[in-house]
Amino acid sequence: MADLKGLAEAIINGKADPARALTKQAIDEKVPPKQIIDQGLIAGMSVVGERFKANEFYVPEVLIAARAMHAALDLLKPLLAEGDVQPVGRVAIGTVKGDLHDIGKNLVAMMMEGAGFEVTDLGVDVSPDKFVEAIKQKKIDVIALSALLTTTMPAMGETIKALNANGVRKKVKVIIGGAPVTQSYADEIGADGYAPDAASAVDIAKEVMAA
Ligand code: B1M
Repeated sequence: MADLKGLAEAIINGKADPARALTKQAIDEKVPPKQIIDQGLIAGMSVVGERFKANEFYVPEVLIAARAMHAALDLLKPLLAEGDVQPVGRVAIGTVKGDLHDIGKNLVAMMMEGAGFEVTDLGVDVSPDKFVEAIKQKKIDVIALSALLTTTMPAMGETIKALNANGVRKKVKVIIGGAPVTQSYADEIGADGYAPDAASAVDIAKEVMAA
């Protein structure tokens, strides 16, 4: 019988092979992909997020859990494309122009995927124009901006200005984060939300979408 609790546990413990095997078993037993994602992948990654917030898990544990989650997700992706499973939301994420730090941004992207978001990762050193282009080309609900340098934080404000100038600001919510970033900076540049860490980014993305 499909063991979705076991799948969640395998993800929490970063065990990619069992995660893949349990996902395959659930697929073979015709468990709906959405149920596998909700009760296996998202359930597991939620616990990972909570433990990360509580400083019980550190970056390596999160990366290993995300690898196990991806092993399962790879088997499910073709089925999601065939069916009508809708993501929780669509996020385009990037580290802003001039900034090459991507470890935190990648963690945020992984937590978002683990929570059921469809993530478009635009990479590092992403110009405001690239964010504008992403919104024009794809359905995007949330733009997530990362900056690790005090010197690149202003690029977050410039990105929001570019969204306004190109008439796409109202189509999306903008959330920001990164070590030097604060809630007051988010308020100052007109972002919709600020997240201090990867797990909170998931909560904030859901909050701003619901607002
Ligand atoms: Co750089 N670097 N670095 N660096 N680097 C820092 C950030 C620095 C604090 C080091 C220091 O001086 N103590 C300093 C910044 C000082 C400042 O601006 N005040 C600094 C500097 C100066 C530089 C260079 C300028 C150095 C030089 O060349 N002279 C240069 C800049 C290059 C550039 O970007 N143009 C540079 C280069 C590099 C490396 C390439 C060597 C490397 C990056 C490798 C990579 O990312 N692939 C690097 C690294 C590794 C660091 C430190 C050591 C670690 C950063 C990191 O990955 N942390 C960092 C010092 C430190 O923090 N101890 C430092 C772990 C990561 C999980 O945390 O990214 O904060 P973080 O992400 C968190 C949260 O912030 C949040 O969630 C994540 C997980 O909880 N979060 C978001 C992040 N993005 C989010 C987006 C969201 C929400 C939450 O969206 C909504």
